[in-house]
Order: sequence, then C-alpha cells, then structure tokens
Amino acid sequence: MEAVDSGSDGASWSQRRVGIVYDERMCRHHTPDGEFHHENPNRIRAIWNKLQAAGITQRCEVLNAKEAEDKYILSVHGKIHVDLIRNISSKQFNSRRNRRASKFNSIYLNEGSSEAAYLAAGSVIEVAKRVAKGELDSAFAIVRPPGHHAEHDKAMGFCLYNNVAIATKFLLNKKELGINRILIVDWDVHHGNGTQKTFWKDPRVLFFSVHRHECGSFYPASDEGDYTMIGEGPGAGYNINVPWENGRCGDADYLAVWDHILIPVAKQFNPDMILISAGFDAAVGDPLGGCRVTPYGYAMMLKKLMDFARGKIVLALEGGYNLTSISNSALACMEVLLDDKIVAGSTKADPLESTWRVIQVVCQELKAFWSVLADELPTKLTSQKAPIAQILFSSSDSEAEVVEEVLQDFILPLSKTFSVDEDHHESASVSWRSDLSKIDIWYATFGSNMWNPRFLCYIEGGQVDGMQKPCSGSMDKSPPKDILWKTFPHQLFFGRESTRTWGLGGVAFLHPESKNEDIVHMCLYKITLEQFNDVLLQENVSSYDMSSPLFDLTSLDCSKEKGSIDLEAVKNSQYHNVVYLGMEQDIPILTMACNMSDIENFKSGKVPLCAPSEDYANTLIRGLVEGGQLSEEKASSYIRDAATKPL
Ligand code: Q9C
Ligand code: ZN
Repeated sequence: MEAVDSGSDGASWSQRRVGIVYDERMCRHHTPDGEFHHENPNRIRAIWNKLQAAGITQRCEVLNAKEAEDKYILSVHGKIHVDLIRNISSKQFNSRRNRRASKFNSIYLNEGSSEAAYLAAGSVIEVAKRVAKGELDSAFAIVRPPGHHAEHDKAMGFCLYNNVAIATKFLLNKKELGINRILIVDWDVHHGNGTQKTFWKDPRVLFFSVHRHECGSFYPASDEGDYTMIGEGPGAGYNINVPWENGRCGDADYLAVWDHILIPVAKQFNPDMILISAGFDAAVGDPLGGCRVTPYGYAMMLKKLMDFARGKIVLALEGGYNLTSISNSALACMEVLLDDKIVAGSTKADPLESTWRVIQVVCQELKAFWSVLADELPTKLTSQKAPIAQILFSSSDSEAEVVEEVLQDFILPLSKTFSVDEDHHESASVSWRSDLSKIDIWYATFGSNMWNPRFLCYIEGGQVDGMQKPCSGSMDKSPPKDILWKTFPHQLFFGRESTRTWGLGGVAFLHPESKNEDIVHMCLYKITLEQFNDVLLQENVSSYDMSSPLFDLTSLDCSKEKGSIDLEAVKNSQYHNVVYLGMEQDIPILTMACNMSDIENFKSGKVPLCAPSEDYANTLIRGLVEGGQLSEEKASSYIRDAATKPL
C-alpha cells in the first residue's frame, strides 16, 4: 500500500465543489410485500451513511432531490410509459399494481415507486445542470430505482426511468449550456441496453458500456450488448460495448480496457461532459455480479476520466447489491472527485487471457471510426495474463478447503453443468435434473438456514448480512413450495473456529443419532430433489462437477432404510451425511449432518467445538423468531445452551 498523489497540491482539495444528492423519499420504493430484494432501500442508505461517517458529505454541496418534469422524461420515454409510472402508485392502482409489475421483467412496484422514479431522474438532471453551468465541478447522485435498463416504453431490470439518458437529453437540449458532446461510461456489470437504444443513432453521445455478456446469456441476456453493436447511421461508431466472456474480471481487466480502449477514444472524442452509469455490481463481493473490482479499481477508473471535459463528471448510481462493497466503492469515487490522495491498491495482477481477446475484437470492430484503436496490441502485453496457478495460490488463506473452493469457482462450474450465477444457464441440459425435479422432499434445517432469506440464497443465489461470500443458488430458482417447523430428538451443537461463509466463530452441527432427551428446532422447506442436490453442493465446499447427482433416488431409498447415507463425493466436507428424519405429508424429511467419525473428532478436540459469532447466532435467532417458534429471549438461550452443552 502506498499513497499516490492525485495531482493538485494538497491544500486545494477543499476548493473543489463537489455536489451530492440523496433523499430518503427514494427509499419508499420497495417490494410491496416487504420480501427481500437485492434492489432495496438499504443500498442508498448504506452509501449515504458511509459517506457521512467518513466526513465526505460535510465537504460536499448536499442538494435536495427534485422530481423530474414530465417534459424531460418524455425526451426518452413514451407517453404511455410515463403515464403508467406516474399513476402506478396512486390508490386506484392498488389492485392492479402487482399485475402491472409482473408484465415487466425483474420489476416490482409499490405506493412509493412513482415518486422515487421521478426523484431519481430529477436528481441526476439537477446535478448535471449544475456541473454543466460550472456551479459544481462534479457530482454524485445517490439514486434509486436505477435507470440504465429502462427503454422507451418499458421498465425492466429494476429500472423504471432511464435517469442517465434523461439527464443527457436535458443537457443536449438546453443549448445555452454549451454541452454538445457527452460521453456516457456505463461500468455497471450489466449492459446498459436502455441507454444504448436511446442514443443509437446519435453522434453527440458516445455510449461506452463494459459488462458481462457471456454470449448473450448474462442479464439482460440478448445480443444487444455484443461488441458488434456500434450504433447506426450518423451514430455509427459512437456505441462501444466491451462484453466480458466470463465473470471474475477485476481491476486489471477493467484498467486494461480503460488504457487500450476508453481513454484513447475519449481523447479523440473530446467530450464536453461525462456521465457515469455508476453501478457497483462489478465490485468484489457483489451477489449478482461475480466480478472483483475493488474500491481502488473504481477510483482509478474514475481518476483516468477526470482528465477529460475539464473534470465535469456526474456519477449516477445504477446497480450494486453488496452493501459494504457499494459503500466502499462509492467512498473511493468521492475521494477522487474531491481530489484527495487515494490509497493505491495493487495492479500487480494481470488481466485474464479472455480480456486481451475482448479488447482486440472491440478495437478491430471500431478502428475504422477511431484511428487510435488501429494499432495492434504488442504481444509483450497480451502475453501477460493471469495463470490459473496465480489465482489459486494468491489467496492468503491456507486451508485445504480454500483450494477446493477456488477449484470449484474457477475451473469446474463454468465449463461444466453447474451454473454459478443466476442469469447464466448452461445449454448442456442434464437429464438427472429433469428426473429429480419431479420429486419433492422436505429439507430440514437447524442452522442459519432456519432464517428464510438466508436459505433463499441457496435457491436464488446471493448473500445476507454476516455472510462473507455469496451463494451461487440452485439451477431451479423456484421458491420452496411450503415451509413448516418441527422438533426432533437430536442434539444441536456448534463447532469449527471459522468458516469461509461466516468468518470467525463456530457453525451449527447436528448429531446424526437421535437421543430422547435432546431437542432441536428445525425449519423444513419443501423443495425438489434437484434443488436439494444444488443445496448439498453449496453446503459442502467441493469441486464436484454435478454431471451426476450427489443424492439420487437410490440414495433416497438407502437413507430411508439405513437412517442416513454418507456421500462419498463430498466426504471431506462438513455436511456430507444425509440423515432421513421420517415422513411428513407422504414426503421424506432429509437433513445434512456430520457423521459419527466427525463426532469423535469433535469429542477428542481434533476439530474444535466453538460458540457461534454474534452475526451467525443472530441469523438463527431471527429464523426462530420470524418463524414464530420461540421468543427472542427463548431463542437466545436455546442457542446458548446448544453452544455450551457437551457432546
Ligand atoms: N433470471 C441493475 O443492476 N436479474 N439491474 C434477473 C432473471 C435482473 C440488474 C434475473 C438483474 C437486473 C440495475
Ligand atoms: Zn447491474
């Protein structure tokens, strides 16, 4: 770590006028039923709180959010769409709202949605206007709902109005502002399809988007995000897509794209102003993005853009779903806008091999429009690529488990049958999946999975508070068909000093044998045997490739007969012993425990017994309380007893 002087002399930082807009009213847009959703109010709250705690807001001009006027929104969206969004929150729409939302892809609506959508668009207009006029040097609009997926007449991908496109049209249409060329940089991990369409034939706007694409399988899952989509008519060459071939791109990949595509083109384009569709879902730790950009990476990407348009830059929040990641990334960007010294991270890592390939095809496609892209990249450069070994052993963790996990992340699922993200579906369909998808079982949970939102991470993917890494989810993302609670005569205990998922502290284990004086509370989820297999894989860190199921119909029969079955394929991991707990409504109840030799290792101290961390214990307590099983007090003492009782 070293400090990098970001250019101007240290005394002048406070001179920079940086605007920031945030308004609690944008938090009133949330799911109608209060169900968890990645795009939730806590996103902008977390960013705002972080910037306040870091003393950033105090050094900025804090602006009030303003609702956008319809005439500006109509420059991007059709009248029918605007009428719908304006009216959707009124009482008369109460009964129709959910039906309307379900007509769109990945959209929810409630009474607060209209106002939030108008405030988000209006806020970006407001700061953009002030930066254009020179009243501010730069600004950050902490807004939601996000905008870049929203098209002329459709809401989609959590977006209602296209905030950045609307502000861009506003700037261009107000001739007196003197803004004639605008560069839009969309670094959200998803393709900005709505923005691309808005300026498809418009040479005044250079739209640049870098996103996961994966042959059009990553959300929004179409070929619109491909590198061949360069604009049309007078706009030809003014649309640049950099489509990643896979997840796990990080600072080195993004900065290579900046150095070899975006920055040279920006020089040639010479924008009067830059708007950034600043989603932070390519950040390391994001539950949907699967990439690994660090706050340092975001700071560098922004810093490199500060040399253009005399630093007239507006950032507007788009996606980003890990509260910690987005707050830290936003903070790093604010430090750049304020011209603080930024703490350097490491750019030592090389880009992935696929990154050079992507850069080359993009340059090839666009060199007729941008002469700066015509030069071939030197082999000296493109031969620098991250080898698998470097990825494997750069981690500071030394546990064998980590290597297993890394293997799973990097080598197997991406090329085999198991999908690692919610938007990516392997075409090679595996027949066991369709067979086992027809069989229901009860999956009985006794640990953090008793809290429904945490269990849903295994189905839908993602993570909840306290988890250090996201789950990949099941191939079949349908929610459990039913949930019920039961108690069983088994012992609950806590062991291991730390885990990859929860960090320090023990996690819940179940004694595989029943004993009458013991009691364990279990939350049972009715899921398919296919989903159970995907849960098994996620519970058991393993490099197993899922070309055949871990637990099939024969295993089910066998577990019914013998009471439990040890899974050979994942034998070195923690919950490899599937225990049959009886029938409920004619459906078998299964749980995942350790086996008797693990119990011996716990007893001898070879594997430690260990109380759970507060975060982890709270997840269990929430599960028991929200599930209506125990009062908070009773739940706490239940956990405490389990953590202290000897085996
Ligand atoms: N299989 C933004 O980041 N995912 N939007 C739907 C359906 C939607 C992301 C998954 C992701 C939308 C602004
Ligand atoms: Zn996104």
